[in-house]
Order: sequence, then C-alpha cells, then structure tokens
Amino acid sequence: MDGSDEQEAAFYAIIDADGRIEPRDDMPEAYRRSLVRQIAQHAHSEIIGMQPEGNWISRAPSLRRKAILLAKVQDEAGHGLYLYAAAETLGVSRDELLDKLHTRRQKYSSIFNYPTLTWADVGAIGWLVDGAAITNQIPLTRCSYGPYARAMVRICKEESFHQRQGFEALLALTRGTPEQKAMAQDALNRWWYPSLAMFGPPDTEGGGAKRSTHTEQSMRWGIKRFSNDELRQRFVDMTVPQADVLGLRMPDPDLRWNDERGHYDFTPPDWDELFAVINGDGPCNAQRIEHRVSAHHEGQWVRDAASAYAAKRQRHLEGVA
Ligand code: FAQ
Repeated sequence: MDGSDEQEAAFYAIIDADGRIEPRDDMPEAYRRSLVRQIAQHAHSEIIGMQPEGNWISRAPSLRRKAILLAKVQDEAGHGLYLYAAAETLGVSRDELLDKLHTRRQKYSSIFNYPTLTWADVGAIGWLVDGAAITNQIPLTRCSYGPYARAMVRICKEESFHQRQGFEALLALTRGTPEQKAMAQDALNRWWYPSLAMFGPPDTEGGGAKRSTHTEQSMRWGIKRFSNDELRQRFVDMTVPQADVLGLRMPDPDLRWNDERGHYDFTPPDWDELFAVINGDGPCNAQRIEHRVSAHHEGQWVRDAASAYAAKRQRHLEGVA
C-alpha cells in the first residue's frame, strides 16, 4: 500500500464489513508487520512447544501413552508449518523467521520456558496449555487476515483433541493411587499461573503491572477479537468446573464464583514473573533456544538433501518438456 487515501479506505471497508484481507490485497505496512510479529511468535511457540513434552516421549508410562504423545508432538510441528506458511504469504521467508528466533529477536510463548518434571506435567500441558491455546485461538479463526484465519481452523480442531487427551491422562492419575493423585495436584499447582500468563499482560495498568500494548490496535484491525483479560476470564470459567471433575484443587485461595459478575473471581498471575520470562529469564529459556539451534544445525543435511532432490527433479522435468 502506498498510503493513498483510496487504498486505505478500501482496506478499512473490508475490515469494517468483517471481510478477509488476502495476500495480494493492499494493506497498511503496520498491519502487515503486526501480523508477521504475531504469526511468527505463534509459529515459534508451536515448535519450541514440542520440547517440554518431547522430554517425556521415551519415558511415557505405556506404549499407548507413548504413541499418543508422539502423535501430539508431531501435530505441534505441523501447526508450526501451517503458521510459517501463513507468515510467508506476507513476504517474509521461513529462514529469516527462524534466524530471528535463534538470535532471540522474536519471541515465543512464555509457557514453554517451564520444565516438565513429572509425567503428570504432560497431562497438565494438554489440559491447561492446550485449553488456554484453544480459548485464545478459536477467535483467531475469524481473524481479518485470511491465511492466518484458515490455518487456525485446522489447528483448533487438533488442539481440542489435545486438550481432551491431557484431561484424560490426568483423570487416569486422579483415579489412581494417592501418590498419582498428588502428582496430578502438584502439576496443576505449578502450571496454573503460567497458563493464565499465556494470555499476555493485563488490559489496563494496575498495581504497577505492565499492560498489553498491541490489543487496541489489533482489535481495530480485526486481528484480535477479544482482549487478553476477556480471554483469560473465559479460560478460568471453563477450567474451574473441569478441575472439580478431576477432583483437584485450584492453587488459588481467592478463587470463587461471583454471582453479580457471572464469572469466577481469581488471582491474576505475577506480571513481573511473566515479563522476566518473556525477557529471557525463565527457568528453561537458555536450554530451549540452545536445543532448538542445535536441532536446526543437525537437520541441515536433510534440508540440503531435499533441495538437491527438488533441483534434480526440476532439471528432469525441464528435460522432459
Ligand atoms: N509469552 O500487547 P500484548 C500453543 C508479548 S501456542 C511471550 O498483549 P499481543 C500450542 C507480546 O508478544 C501458544 N510473549 O501482545 C501448543 C508483546 O511483545 P512484542 C502461543 C508474550 O500480541 C500447546 C508484548 O508481550 N499462542 O500453546 C506473552 O496483542 C501445547 C505485549 O503483549 C499464540 O501465539 C506470552 N505469554 O497479545 C504447543 C497465539 N504475552 O511482540 C505445544 C497468537 C504477551 O511487542 C504444546 N498470539 N507477550 O515484542 C496472540 O494471541 C497474542 O500475540 C498474545 C499477546 C495474546 C500472545
């Protein structure tokens, strides 16, 4: 978009009519940049998110659990691919985005900087982290940018399956021995607040907390449909009754139903901790990036072989034509 009034009016006409912006449509440069920022962070989260659960593939308690976990981790890789492909339609290359991840110039979700200490953590990730991911991502299926919205449709279907898988794994533990139930409770205690923090900083500044900077503009552009706090509340309202079914206690003494608001009141996460983790000071930040960079280098021969094969095939096709 060269910034002409007519082009801008055409862009906002599509946004206001709740239409979709497609890759060849004119769009403001700031809209394009913000989408690249969000989609890249989202793609990076999917592939870094393979690590905490991948840690348990070789130690899954049964062949059935191992097969399920392998499939889930593979799904996350697929989500990363759809999202990198969606970002590429905005004129950035996958190499460029991966380089930015590896050199910490782009972010990924804070949640994946926490360790998976026990098998119950794998269940907690499915139940809480995938549960939070779906709550955040279902509205993204209506995002104003077509390729991102369409990628989210399939991702949400798979995440929903992942969430039920995590719930079922925890249910097996809570119906097991007292030690297994205690392990499930311990996982909930450690993953609850980091899951709430996945939704991002609060909408308004309060108690010295930093606030969301992009929400207002992203909502005007139809990228985000709800604010961080609205989605966080939705997640709490959905998850508390599920904890009751599991027979687990939420690690929040102030959590209670508020009849007037028609929602649960709850203690928000520690925003200083969220910002520390976002800025690289979480328990596993260094380990996650080191592992990612070494996996990328170790996979170089696969990329080289695939490119050589594609080039050979192209030459063959040209020779035939
Ligand atoms: N972690 O102004 P806002 C998954 C950053 S996928 C790290 O509120 P915005 C699947 C934010 O980027 C999970 N950084 O930003 C799975 C911004 O920094 P910037 C990922 C965070 O964009 C499950 C600054 O703080 N999902 O889990 C976080 O309006 C299981 C100010 O924040 C997505 O990415 C955070 N928690 O809202 C995989 C969904 N929160 O860019 C494996 C798409 C905020 O200025 C296993 N993304 N920041 O440098 C979104 O919906 C939004 O980008 C938000 C943040 C809601 C994450």
